[in-house]
Amino acid sequence: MAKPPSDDVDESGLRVGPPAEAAAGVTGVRVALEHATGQMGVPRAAVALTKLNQVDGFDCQGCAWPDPGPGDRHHAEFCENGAKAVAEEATQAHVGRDFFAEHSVEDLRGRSEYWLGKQGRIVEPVVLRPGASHYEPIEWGEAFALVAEHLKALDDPHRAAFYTSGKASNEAAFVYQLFVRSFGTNNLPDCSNMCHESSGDALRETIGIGKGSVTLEDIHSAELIVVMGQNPGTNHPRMLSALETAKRNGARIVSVNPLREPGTMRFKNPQKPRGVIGKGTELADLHVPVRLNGDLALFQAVGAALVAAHDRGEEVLDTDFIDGHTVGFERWADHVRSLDHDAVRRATGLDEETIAAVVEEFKRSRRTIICWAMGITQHKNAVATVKEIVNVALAQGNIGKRGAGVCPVRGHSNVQGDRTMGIWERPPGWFLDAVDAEFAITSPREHGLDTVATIEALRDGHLDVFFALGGNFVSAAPDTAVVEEAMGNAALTVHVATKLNRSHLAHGRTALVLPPLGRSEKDRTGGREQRITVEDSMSAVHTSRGPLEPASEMLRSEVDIVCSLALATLGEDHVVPWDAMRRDYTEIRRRIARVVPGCDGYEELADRPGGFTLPHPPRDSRTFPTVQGKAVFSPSPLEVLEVPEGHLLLQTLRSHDQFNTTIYGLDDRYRGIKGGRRVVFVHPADLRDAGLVDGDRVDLVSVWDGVERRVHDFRVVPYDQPRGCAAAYYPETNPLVPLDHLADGSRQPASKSIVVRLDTKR
Ligand SMILES: Nc1nc2c(c(=O)[nH]1)N[C@H]1C(S)=C(S)[C@@H](COP(=O)(O)OP(=O)(O)OC[C@H]3O[C@@H](n4cnc5c(=O)[nH]c(N)nc54)[C@H](O)[C@@H]3O)O[C@H]1N2
Ligand SMILES: Nc1nc2c(c(=O)[nH]1)N[C@H]1C(S)=C(S)[C@@H](COP(=O)(O)OP(=O)(O)OC[C@H]3O[C@@H](n4cnc5c(=O)[nH]c(N)nc54)[C@H](O)[C@@H]3O)O[C@H]1N2
Ligand code: SF4
Ligand SMILES: [Mo]
Repeated sequence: MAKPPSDDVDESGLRVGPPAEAAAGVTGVRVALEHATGQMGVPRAAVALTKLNQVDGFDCQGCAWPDPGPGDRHHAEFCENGAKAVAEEATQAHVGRDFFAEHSVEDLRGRSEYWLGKQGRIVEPVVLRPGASHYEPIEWGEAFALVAEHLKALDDPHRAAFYTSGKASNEAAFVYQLFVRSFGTNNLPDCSNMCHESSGDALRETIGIGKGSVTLEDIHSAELIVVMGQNPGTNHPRMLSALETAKRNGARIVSVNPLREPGTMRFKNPQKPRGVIGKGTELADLHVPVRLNGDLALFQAVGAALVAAHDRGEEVLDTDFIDGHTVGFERWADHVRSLDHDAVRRATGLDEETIAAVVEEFKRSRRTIICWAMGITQHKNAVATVKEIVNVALAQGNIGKRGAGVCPVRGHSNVQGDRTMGIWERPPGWFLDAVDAEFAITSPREHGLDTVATIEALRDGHLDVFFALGGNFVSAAPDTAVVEEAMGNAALTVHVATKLNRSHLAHGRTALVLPPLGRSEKDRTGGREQRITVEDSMSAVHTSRGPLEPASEMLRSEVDIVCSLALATLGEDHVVPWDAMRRDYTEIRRRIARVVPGCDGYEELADRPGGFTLPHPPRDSRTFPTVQGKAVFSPSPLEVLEVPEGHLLLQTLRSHDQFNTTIYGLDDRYRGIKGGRRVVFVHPADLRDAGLVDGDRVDLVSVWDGVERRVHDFRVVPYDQPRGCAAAYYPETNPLVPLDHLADGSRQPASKSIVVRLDTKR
């Protein structure tokens, strides 16, 4: 259906140099300012950046890393990527009716994601009528009526699905799930299905709550911080400042990653003199180059060594904690006592000395934090791996005390808040009971479709309407070709989106694109200045208020869009006070306070400088709201992912110049890449074995259930990593990820371990 999405990107200037030695520093500041002033213009950039992440300002649209306490903030409390995220949203480039008149959908389909994003903000609602070649303007009222007409025509509400990306505010998310449930379905797939679903599932089962157990102060006071499957220098840059503080307070840092990511090795803090002129702070004390997917085995080996030491009488476990707060220790201990160490070596690719060094770090520390992200969650064994992380944390009593805990580092700025507000296809019964009691509706109880199930349902003709609150479903999801074709089966696709992306071009018979206000913009819905609330990765909730004039007068807030759609669909006399909530978001927050646990007095709590932190029973009081009433040790089988001769294990990851499917630029500074994205990083010896040399062009081919999937024309780059592993950028490589290559249990796409071969271009 679609052409390869990079035809208009000139990568002829692609240059490959050595990876950087350190992250951030003054280059980071320069790049940030270039992006900001270049796209926003100097006056807007000045207003935006001085309000970014400040107590009276707006929350960064980038990642979910928390802000320091109100007294500890710098004047510039953001990173290079935060500035890029703001610039991308507050750009002065606009996509209006002239643009759509000039470019047919067919034409736009041949453009790259990079080009589409660079065209600027969408400034008015547009529709693609059945059979039409171009999007054309449509009035908001008519757009809502069109969606409502489609929804009301369905004989079954489950024939519609409502996707969410993790930028939606708590207020927007709350009214959105309320609308979807009032309409009659739990079909609420979200980006979390592709992100930390595995973490949430494993944590809920083992500690009783699907969120991390640490605060920023815990990071600052830890003795040992293990950063695994995560590239904070690029994806959570201000985490480096927190690691630097921890380091200064005496912490040791272990990085577990197939790649030596410069960000975890050394940090030049641009806010400190030594970060500007000196060599910066050495961060990782130990780098553990684990083979892709080897973390479960590594943590079982750590567990085995700790149990063995404990059996010898060494004081390396917290037996009081184990006895008082957990169940299942003996079963787990027996399981790791009989660990197959040969399987560990094959799975991890690590020698005994390296594993022993990791064990030594755990033995020495009395306050350990384990942080992780997509390198852990996007694997077939992801849920088991997170459970193994929890096992080791529990064995040493590292949950619910200062300076210790488990820390899944979230992606999108409000992805955690969206879940707290009920965006979930598998909502707990108590949440629905609370919603129903508050609004006198009857929410459906049957579980809805997650992201992959939504694609399958579209493919198989079981869905007629696909609605997305933000995001870029088509590019972010696995198996791009399958998703693009599946979308064509829908009668209606609707995207609430600030920027044009490929999801708008793989459309249903009718398609709408509805442009919302961005977070950096003033929201005057209902004739007053509204503010919103968000929750970060450490459960801290605070308010956000955009300082900039909106890109267009025609934009509407996401709350407005959802409430207006609810009124059009459910009728003006529906029991839920849609209009009141739309006119004053305080009304939404009053309801959140009554429905969502821990939000009692929400408005006042959010009003405190810096906001408030939601309750987390394991963190706050070592209470574990699991089925068993205690924290649970859970043994998992160790399966070694074997790769057939002549193949590599490919991970799909982010460059330094993108935010998910939004491509900011073509450089990956820390990894030495300039001017291109179609690269594949391979170990030099693997290249040699394949008869390839630096600079050769290859197709990447994955084979799954007998079907070949292929992406074309990637430049090979020799890059240090464990033998047999490779890496290439997402979303260019998403066509390689089979739709049913999923994490067991969480059904998260396993996009960090794809078996591929390199086909030489001849
Ligand atoms: N600038 C910027 N910031 C972002 C984003 C962005 O695109 N750009 N995206 C946001 C979102 S939504 C998310 S979810 C986060 C993602 O944050 P990350 O998880 O840091 O993102 P990835 O680029 O996918 O990096 C995965 C890291 O895990 C390592 N890894 C891969 N497989 C394995 C493995 O099997 N074991 C181990 N130990 N390591 C492995 C990779 O080498 C890489 O360092 O970032 C958020 N922040
Ligand atoms: N192969 C592979 N696939 C992956 C991943 C991977 O590591 N490898 N990572 C996965 C992860 S962790 C995630 S989170 C998903 C991301 O999946 P998504 O969240 O769906 O994708 P994004 O690229 O973040 O969405 C970008 C789009 O959001 C819209 N947007 C931006 N700001 C706003 C706003 O304020 N409001 C609204 N309404 N729209 C806005 C813009 O139109 C923009 O084009 O991708 C997943 N896919
Ligand atoms: S660390 Fe994340 S939230 Fe903070 S400024 Fe950077 S991108 Fe924004
Ligand atoms: Mo994510």
